[in-house]
Amino acid sequence: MAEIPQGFWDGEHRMLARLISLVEDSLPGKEDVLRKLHPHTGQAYILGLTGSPGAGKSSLVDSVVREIRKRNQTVGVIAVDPSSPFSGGAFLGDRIRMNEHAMDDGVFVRSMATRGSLGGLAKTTKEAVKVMDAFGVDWVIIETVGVGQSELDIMYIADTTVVVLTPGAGDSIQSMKAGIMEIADIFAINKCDMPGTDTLILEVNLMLDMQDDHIKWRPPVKPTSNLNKGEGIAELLEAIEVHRNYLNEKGLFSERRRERTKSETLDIVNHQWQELVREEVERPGRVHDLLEKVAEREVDPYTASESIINWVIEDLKKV
Ligand SMILES: Nc1nc2c(ncn2[C@@H]2O[C@H](COP(=O)(O)OP(=O)(O)O)[C@@H](O)[C@H]2O)c(=O)[nH]1
Ligand SMILES: [Mg+2]
Repeated sequence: MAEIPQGFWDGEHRMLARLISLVEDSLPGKEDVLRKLHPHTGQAYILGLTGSPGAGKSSLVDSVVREIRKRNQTVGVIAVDPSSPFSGGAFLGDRIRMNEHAMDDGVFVRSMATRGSLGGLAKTTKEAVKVMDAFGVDWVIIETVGVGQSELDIMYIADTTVVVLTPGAGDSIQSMKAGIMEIADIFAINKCDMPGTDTLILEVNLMLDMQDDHIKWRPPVKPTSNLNKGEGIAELLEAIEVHRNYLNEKGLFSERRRERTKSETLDIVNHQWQELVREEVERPGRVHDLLEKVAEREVDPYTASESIINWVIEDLKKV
């Protein structure tokens, strides 16, 4: 792809979808596209939502999207949750709402498939965020299940991370993964229409009290419900804005983004280097032969590794 299609800059969802697919499937020209998009990124506010499967994340995203649209801002949603498609809960009329968003030019929803994500889910998700950011949305919302390390890694790109908990359902603080509690900037106690909400709010606050001396930002705990017209949704968005202002005032917003760009660059180096080595390893030839010798214990792995690195560097100089 020599140029970014004009349709992308004109706001055509079809073009946005096409570029995300290109990134997701690691098609040729992907790096070039990301390079061209980069100068246009950095404007969108990135909101992460994580929690157990069934906590109501997709429903909550849906509610938050509606609230954002009321403010005439645009939003891109990336759902990284293969187990639960966006807007799964039919009884809430989610399908109807999905259609409502589908007709809306200001909302773009994308589910990330796990297939074809060569460089890992976290990497492709970050790249998809960039594409949406360059597209010009005001918000990018990432929904992910907080189960594994890679899902938690995704959250490191969020400016504000909302951890979604639900009353009952065994979602007690003790049973939560340690990592997921620590990344929370805000707690949403979702399904607050259910019994046990007050207890859970107390529990979370108690936990926060114990950490209070070494955290600067105390995550607010906000009850939300997606039933009927929703409850606490405007308050949740308000809490997000307060956190956003906090980051700005403390200079943390730009600091985090600077750090992120730096580590992103190193990630790209790492990835490209791995690709180079992988190509060399997969090609029949000297690396293959050398590895055979290592297997026969004729050469030690350390000496072999040095040779391989030198060969790749030599190859690089030739191009
Ligand atoms: N009672 C109640 N149920 C909800 C609420 N939000 C979502 N649900 C239901 O919880 C289930 C899981 O919702 P979903 O949004 O798919 O959760 P996810 O797996 O975290 O994305 C569905 O049956 C929803 O209808 C809520 O606020 N109150
Ligand atoms: Mg979901």
